Amino acid sequence: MNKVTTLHEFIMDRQADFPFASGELSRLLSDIAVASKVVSKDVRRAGLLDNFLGKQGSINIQGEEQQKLDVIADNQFINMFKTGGEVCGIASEENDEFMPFEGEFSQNGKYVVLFDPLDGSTNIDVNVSIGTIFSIYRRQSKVGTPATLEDMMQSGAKQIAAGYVLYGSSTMMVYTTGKGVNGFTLDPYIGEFCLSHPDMRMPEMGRIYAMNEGNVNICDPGIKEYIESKCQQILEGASRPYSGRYIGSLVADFHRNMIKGGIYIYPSTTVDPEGKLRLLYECNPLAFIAEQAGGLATTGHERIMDIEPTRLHQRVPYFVGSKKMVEQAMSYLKG
Ligand code: P6P
Repeated sequence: MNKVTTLHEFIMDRQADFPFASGELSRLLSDIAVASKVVSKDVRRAGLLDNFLGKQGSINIQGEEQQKLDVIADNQFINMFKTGGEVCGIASEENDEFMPFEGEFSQNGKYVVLFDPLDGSTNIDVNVSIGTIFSIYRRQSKVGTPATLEDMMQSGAKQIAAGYVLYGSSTMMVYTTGKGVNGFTLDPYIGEFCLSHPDMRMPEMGRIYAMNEGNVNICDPGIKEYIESKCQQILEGASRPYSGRYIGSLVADFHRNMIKGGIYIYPSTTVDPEGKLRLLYECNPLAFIAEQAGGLATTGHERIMDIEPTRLHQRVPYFVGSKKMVEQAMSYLKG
């Protein structure tokens, strides 16, 4: 029987990857895992608890109706970061402004975390997979002072670590620190994330495309051409066309593509000219993971992780997945 490696053991074993690391990042990753276990418990019982399903009755800065679990998950992660001592401030999809933590304990933290606490939360009430996405940066401001907006507004190329938690048929945490990608499955019987997907690689090519095709006539006509001529044809050597799979939950679509190969497209449209997905806490972290696993993440025209952010909740068009599929789709764009 193979030895079970828990996430905590894995993080400790890999701590040596970080020269001069004194364990702060290890503790921060462990803190994220603990918060994720609590959120997973809440997600899996949401239908049984009065205040867990449905709308919160408030609109976030995105102009989206907050779900009750959005706020519950957001608070869970914020409290974990606030009390952990490694994080001096955060930015979250659910909070209008970034949040510098008060007090010397937090202001000595070396890192900032940007996250989407519960992506795809409109799927909660219909019991479809949802996820948490996080991005970790080293602070730019002086240790011992309040976190600044500049700490949050760094290009994706400066991420120290990034990951996601998928609350799916099982709960998985997948992350990278720039030394490859590893996936951990939560064993509810022992309450531990255990290594289940070591050294994850995204297949260079796939046969699955994920896009809300309701947008296909209000975006770059090259995308429709790509879908019709590459995805919806029986190509040479194939017995059938590609499969369209769109869950409406980015983390779930992204994770499937990590395992099976595929492309996820959320382009600029006449309704959302900048695209829908947020650069800092959705596109960048998944781009880091995609590239670390051999995949690609672009706006259709430029590498996601090269973008210098201009706004905290900035949106960008998003093409992410198997390298050859993203390159192929980009070649059809008319600009
Ligand atoms: P649409 C969820 O709100 C999300 O941010 C992603 O998880 C998902 O892929 C996308 O938006 C769904 O958007 O416009 O297709 O409903």
